[in-house]
Order: sequence, then structure tokens, then C-alpha cells
Amino acid sequence: MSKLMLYMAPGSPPSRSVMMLAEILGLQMECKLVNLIKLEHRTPEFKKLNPLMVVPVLRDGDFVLSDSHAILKYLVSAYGGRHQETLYPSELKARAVVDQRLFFNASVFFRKVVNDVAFPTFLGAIKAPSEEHIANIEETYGVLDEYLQKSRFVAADQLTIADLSLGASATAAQIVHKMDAKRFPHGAEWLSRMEKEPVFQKVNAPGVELLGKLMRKFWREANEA
Ligand SMILES: N[C@@H](CCC(=O)N[C@@H](CS)C(=O)NCC(=O)O)C(=O)O
Repeated sequence: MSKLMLYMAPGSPPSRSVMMLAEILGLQMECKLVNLIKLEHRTPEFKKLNPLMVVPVLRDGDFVLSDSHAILKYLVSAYGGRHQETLYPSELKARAVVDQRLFFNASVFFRKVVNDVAFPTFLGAIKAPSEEHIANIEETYGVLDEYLQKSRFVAADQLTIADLSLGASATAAQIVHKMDAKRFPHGAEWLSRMEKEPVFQKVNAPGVELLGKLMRKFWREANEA
């Protein structure tokens, strides 16, 4: 096995989903911090690694791969061992549901519940989440809640890589707008279970705390100015 390296930021939910998978699989993966506030992801060197200029990026020997969802699928397929069948089932339809939930995070959930607020916050473009942000988050929580009416975890009755992906986004989303257990009972129950998972507590929670501190600091300073 060649050396694994992850270019990441601890506050970044997509980075944390990959770090959680590496922890579950017991992978030796070096984490290389990319400081997004200092725009280290906009340097020519980083652009060579990922022309989209976002984290995370995985390096596995000479092989370079961006996008957390693609990285999760790659790592579990390459190094999943005894965890592979539960984290990313091989049966066609079960796998298709995991993929659909990953694409839901990639195309809608992460953007609406975290990035649409975090990105303008760090650029100094907003002083707080707007009513439109909150409405979008509520709508997106509603979709997640519907998925969770069908199974105990987001894609199956056991934890899959889709829970790492959506869980990293959902825990960060609580900084912006808490999921109301009365409106989204299935989502809130799943979220509270995810927060108690040892891998979420060890690997995910410190990054959520950091992101929360940072966002609240930016909002406070923008409102004082
Ligand atoms: N679909 C990508 C999204 C990655 C992403 O947006 N990363 C954010 C950090 S959470 C980033 O690097 N943002 C920097 C920027 O947009 O300039 C993935 O899942 O890896």
C-alpha cells in the first residue's frame, strides 16, 4: 500500500467525512492542512492538484483524487477490508441508494446547509444567515427526514459512507440552524445517534467546534464594524 495523504481543512465537512472513513478503516493517512482563510487552496501548486481549488484532495502514491464523495468510494473500495460490505454494499440496488445519498450531499445538502452560508461569511459578504438561507435549510432537512423514514441510517439499516458524508454536513449545519425534532423527528433522531458515534465524537466534533467558533467570530466582527 502506498502512502496516503489528505489535503484537508479541519472545519471542512467533506474533509471530515474522509477522515472519519480513514479512522474506521484504520488507515495510516497523513493529513496536510490547507488554510482556507489564508487562501492556501488558491495557490498555483494547489491548483495543479485540484483545478477546482477546494479541499479535500487525496494522494495515494502517484494517484491524485478530489471530491470527498469520490474519495470515500475509492478508499472503501480499495482498502475497505471487512468493513467494505457494510459501508458500501456490493448488491446493485443497495449500492445505488448509497450513491444517490452521496450525490444528494454533493449536489444539494452540503451546499444548502453549510456552504451557501459559510462561504459568504468568510468572504465578509453576510453578517448572519438570511431568511432565504434558513428556508433552504429547512427544505433540505425535510428531504433528509423523508429518507430516514425508510431506513435507520440514511441509505440502509446500517451505517454506510453516506452517513459519514451527510453526517459531517448535518453536524456542521447545526451551527447555522438547528434541526427541530418536532418538525424533523427522523432526521433529528438520526443526527443525535450520529453525534454519539465514537468516530463522530473523535474525528468530527473538534472540526465542527472549530468551524462554529470561526463563523460566530466572523458574524460578531461583521456586526460590530
Ligand atoms: N464537492 C466537494 C466540495 C468541496 C468544498 O466545497 N470544499 C470547501 C471547504 S468545505 C472548500 O475548499 N472551499 C474553498 C473555496 O470554495 O474557495 C467535496 O465534497 O469534496
